[in-house]
Amino acid sequence: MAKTAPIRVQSTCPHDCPSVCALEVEKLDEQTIGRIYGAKGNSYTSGTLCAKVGNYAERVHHPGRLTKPLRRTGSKGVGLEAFAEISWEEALDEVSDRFKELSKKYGNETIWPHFYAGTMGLVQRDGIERLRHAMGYSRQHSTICSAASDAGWKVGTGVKRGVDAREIGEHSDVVVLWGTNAVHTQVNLMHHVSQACKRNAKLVVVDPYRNATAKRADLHIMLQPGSDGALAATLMHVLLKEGLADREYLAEYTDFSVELEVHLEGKTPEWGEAITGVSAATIIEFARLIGQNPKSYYRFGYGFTRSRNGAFNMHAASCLPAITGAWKYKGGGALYSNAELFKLDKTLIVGSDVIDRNTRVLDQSRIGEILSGNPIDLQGGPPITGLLIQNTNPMMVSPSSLKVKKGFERNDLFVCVHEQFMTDTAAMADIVLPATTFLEHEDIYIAGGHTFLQVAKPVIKPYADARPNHYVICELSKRLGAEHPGFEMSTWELIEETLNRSGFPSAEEIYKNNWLDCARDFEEAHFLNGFETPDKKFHFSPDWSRLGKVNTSMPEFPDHYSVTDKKSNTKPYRLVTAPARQFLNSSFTETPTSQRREGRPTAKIHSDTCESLDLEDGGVVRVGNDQASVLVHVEVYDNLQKDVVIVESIWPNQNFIEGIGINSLVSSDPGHGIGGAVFHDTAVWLRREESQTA
Ligand SMILES: Nc1nc2c(c(=O)[nH]1)N[C@H]1C(S)=C(S)[C@@H](COP(=O)(O)OP(=O)(O)OC[C@H]3O[C@@H](n4cnc5c(=O)[nH]c(N)nc54)[C@H](O)[C@@H]3O)O[C@H]1N2
Ligand SMILES: Nc1nc2c(c(=O)[nH]1)N[C@H]1C(S)=C(S)[C@@H](COP(=O)(O)OP(=O)(O)OC[C@H]3O[C@@H](n4cnc5c(=O)[nH]c(N)nc54)[C@H](O)[C@@H]3O)O[C@H]1N2
Ligand SMILES: [Mo]
Repeated sequence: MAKTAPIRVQSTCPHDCPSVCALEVEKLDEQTIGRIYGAKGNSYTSGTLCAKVGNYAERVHHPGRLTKPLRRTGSKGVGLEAFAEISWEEALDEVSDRFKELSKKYGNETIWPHFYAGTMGLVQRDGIERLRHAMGYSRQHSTICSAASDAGWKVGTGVKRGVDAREIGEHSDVVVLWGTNAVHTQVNLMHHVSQACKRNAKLVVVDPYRNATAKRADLHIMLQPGSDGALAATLMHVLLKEGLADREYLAEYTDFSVELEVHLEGKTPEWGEAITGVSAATIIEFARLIGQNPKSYYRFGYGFTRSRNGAFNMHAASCLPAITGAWKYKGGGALYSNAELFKLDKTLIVGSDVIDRNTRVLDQSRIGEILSGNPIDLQGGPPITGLLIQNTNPMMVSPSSLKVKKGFERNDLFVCVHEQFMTDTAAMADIVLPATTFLEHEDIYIAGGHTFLQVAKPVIKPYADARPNHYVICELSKRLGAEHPGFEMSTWELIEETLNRSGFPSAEEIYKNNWLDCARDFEEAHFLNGFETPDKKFHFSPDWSRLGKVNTSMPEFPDHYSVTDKKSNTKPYRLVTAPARQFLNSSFTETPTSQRREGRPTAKIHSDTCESLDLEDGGVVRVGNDQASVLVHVEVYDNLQKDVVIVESIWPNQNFIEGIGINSLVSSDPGHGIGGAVFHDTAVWLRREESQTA
């Protein structure tokens, strides 16, 4: 008898990624899935899906999934054997009793609900904010990912949206992927890029190393990390000088001024070459390509904003489609993120109606300093003595990870972690709660990379005793006495009411139609009705103070803003910790296929550098700075500048030879502007290590 194919159930990928893929999940029975596919019917996902999510059965059915609430009975950092199983009632009671005790002693700001985007589902990700606000716990400035890039983009355009990426395939003549390794981090974008390349569109990649995306480029701009502002200013210089700027567009849609033009006169290709390390001729070639092809589409990523000058550089790069008037054309313009396209009223989910603006706001990326009691970070408030963590793994992903570890080791710190796995962070907790995956709970999703709103229902039953984030937040609210209508609603009711308040169709209707396309019309999407700044113009000379906290030393016009961690005689190399293909931040580091395909952590180093330091492929190098040193295997890699080192990330700390991970080297200095972690902005030294071999 012919075997029938398993049924496929629609869902949405919840992981922290611009693609937010529409999925088809093979359902084998009530508990089990088979393979996952990208939905063919979705015109952005287009049936493309990354390998790690295709193999999701390995993650959701992983033997390491947490099954029961746990109380730590042994030492911190050991893992499962240091914990004993308890009931949900006991666990939730203990967390709320301890939080009440600590609040009584220090005030409510002593508790820090710490979260990020382990799931991008709005209910399961952001519900922790409602508990925070209803209780007056310490607030969080989310700086680990998009603070710098948001600031740099919005200061020019006024709003976090851009041109629909589906225009690329049919209409763009040039595609510029700037500081995004799309093959690793948002592979479906490459489907649209390939369509364009079939029509002979040219692909330009701006990245310090020839990564998987740059390998596909017609022109790879292999610049020094942190030099994007200089590159953008030089390109503008050439465009103006060669008559390739769109003067009419500049006059109508921007604040372009004589002063800016005079400023750019000095940004010659030779000036640019000295800073970026890219030859003047190559910069001119790039300028001519975008100047002679106004249907140029810029996809700006996050990578180049993870520097002290990252926000500034994002703004500088975002000036290019304005100089050439690319915004005017179908297939022209730019996208950084569409997150503000959707305009959902999230009040019920995040409890924004009960925020006490007097409570302090802690910088997420400075968790090491905060837990160590740095008075500046604590802003005159009490120490953090209670942490509730969902959706993030700060022991692995945060800057200055040795400081973070020291903070978690404090004996007077009470930590509850709600997780799917015994992560490095969960291993430091007092109470661990088992969490469902997206296949086991409901949620609603918007996207950065496309225009679809999606609603998802569970595909399978919750694993063992795992429960969703919404359950934990509501149960704690009861015990802590937090009040808000959102605590009284089911996940589905929250989704329904959020959609209702935002003027969208019902959740059932959106689910029935698989998704809702929220794309704006051509004029709106291309800002031809004006940008969303106060005077509706694009700003070359932006008012950074509109974003709140300002750094007054920020130059007025696009330029090289020289505030990065500079090379010196003692630290002559620049380290970039770019994402690995088979992992997603710290997620998927547990799945066997991802581990096998990644192999082991390596430092990509130029062969001339290897020769001068007597390093060999497969040998071992010590990479260090004033914070730490990390021992890692050498990978000879010629496609980068000689003073640049790449360690693709984020490998678990224990996978490094001495158990010290790459984020030990990353500074927790905030990026200039409104902050932002500086993962790709680190000066280091390299040393051959005699005692270790491959
Ligand atoms: N496979 C995989 N996918 C992911 C992730 C992952 O870890 N792995 N992470 C997810 C998350 S949370 C995010 S935010 C996105 C991020 O995805 P992206 O937008 O792609 O950003 P990054 O991954 O930080 O960096 C991308 C590229 O920026 C380059 N870069 C570093 N410094 C500079 C610089 O100064 N100038 C320029 N021009 N380029 C620079 C790096 O070399 C790297 O190739 O990806 C998501 N998708
Ligand atoms: N060196 C270096 N470090 C980096 C970066 C880099 O490029 N280089 N990138 C940075 C960036 S861009 C980001 S965004 C951060 C991200 O860092 P994290 O926020 O830690 O990101 P993830 O590893 O995606 O997810 C964290 C955890 O959420 C859990 N999780 C997933 N879904 C759920 C759920 O429904 N409920 C609960 N309770 N838990 C869930 C997962 O099991 C996972 O352990 O890392 C940053 N760190
Ligand atoms: Mo991120």
